Amino acid sequence: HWELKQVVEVLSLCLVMGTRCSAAVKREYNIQHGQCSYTFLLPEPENCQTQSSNYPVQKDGPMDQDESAQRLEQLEMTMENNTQWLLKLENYIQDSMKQDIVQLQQTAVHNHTATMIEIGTNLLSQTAEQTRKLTNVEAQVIHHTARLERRLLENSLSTNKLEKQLIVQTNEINKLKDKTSILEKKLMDMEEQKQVDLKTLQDEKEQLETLILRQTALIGEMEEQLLRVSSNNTFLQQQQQELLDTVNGLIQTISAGSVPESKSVMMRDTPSTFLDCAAVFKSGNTQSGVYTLTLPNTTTEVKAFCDMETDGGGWTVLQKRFDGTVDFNRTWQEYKKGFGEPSKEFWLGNEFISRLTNQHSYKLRIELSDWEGNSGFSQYDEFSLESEAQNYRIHFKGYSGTAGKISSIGQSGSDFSTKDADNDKCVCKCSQLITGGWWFDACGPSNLNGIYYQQRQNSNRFNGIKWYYWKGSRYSLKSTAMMVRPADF
Ligand SMILES: [Ca+2]
Repeated sequence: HWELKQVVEVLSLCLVMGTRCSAAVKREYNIQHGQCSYTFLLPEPENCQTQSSNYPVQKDGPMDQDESAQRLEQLEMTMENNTQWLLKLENYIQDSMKQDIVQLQQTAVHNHTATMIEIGTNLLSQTAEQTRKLTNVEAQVIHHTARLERRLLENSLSTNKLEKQLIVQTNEINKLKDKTSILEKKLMDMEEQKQVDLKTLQDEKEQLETLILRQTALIGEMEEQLLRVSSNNTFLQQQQQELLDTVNGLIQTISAGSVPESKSVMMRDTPSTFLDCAAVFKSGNTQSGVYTLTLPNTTTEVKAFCDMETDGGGWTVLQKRFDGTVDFNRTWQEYKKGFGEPSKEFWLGNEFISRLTNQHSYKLRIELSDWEGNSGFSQYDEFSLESEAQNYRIHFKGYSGTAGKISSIGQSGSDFSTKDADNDKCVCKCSQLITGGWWFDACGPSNLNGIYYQQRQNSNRFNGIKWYYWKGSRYSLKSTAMMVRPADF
């Protein structure tokens, strides 16, 4: 645009001077503008000056008036033509320029728009990219949140579970604490009991030692007597001869005039073949006391106490306790053979009871009394013991009686146990725990062979003489008697 202006200025200058320039020397001017190119052919100003210096108009003042007027006229015309030509050129240039400017503006607008569109597109793609990234981030955030929520849920679930478990554990711990306190109490009771027992045993030991001393003194006396007796042996032999003579005389007297009644009395007094007290009773001996029985299928004699008064009599007594003078915490062999004295406290013997109750059908009767003056009994219609090989297993049925509405003897089919023979159903050893030999179950509701406790010491005892369904588990009885009689007596 600037070049064009310059061209127009040059052109105007040339037009002013043109009239005086010869057209012989001209210069070509090329101007490129957009798609258009313009070519101007203009006279060279230097040539013009050179020519004009030679031109005679400036130097010649007083020239021909006509010639001057003519030349002026020519110049004016040329000037006018040039002016018109210049106007045309100007218009033309202005038209071209307008088109160019419009085109330029359009191009600029177009370019601008394109740029704007490009920028817009870029922005859009960037926005899209950002949006995509944002979406990704959002998705990740959602994913993470979901995962966290899930974990939170899982955690809360496991926390609940743990809480429940904790509650259960706490309950169990409490239960265990309760049990522990109960056990501690029991242990303390047992320890106390043990100390009492120990004291009793020590007392007994002292008594026994005194007895031994007395017995030793007695033995000494007896030895002396024996010596004296042997010194009098000859005298005794004489006496024996005299006695023999007397007996012979008596025999002769008897054979001369026999007395049948006295003979039958003599037979009654020698009950060496009785199996049980029922047989003794039937033979006419109706007084309670000690009689000699024969162990079934043997010739072994056994001293036994017969109860001829209770419920019609004829009872062979298996066990008797009433004053605590006999220790019942004995071994298997002692319970097998029996111990104690038949006139006092005793156990008749498992072997005898087993053999006897396998001969016939026997009833069992248990007589009991407490420390408050009450008595009761438990009776079984059938009772027997198996052999030693079966641990003297007990069998019974048909319970009746007043010492409890339920039988206290335990389970039919229980084995006999002693402190040295554990045949019970307890993981413990009942006989060692509560003392005595018995048909313990685990350890069962009864033990008539437990420790004998005197009056006022008999309560709160776990190892006393127990008959649970009559007096409870911690009451020790005053007296007991176990006895059998044939079922068909
Ligand atoms: Ca056991």
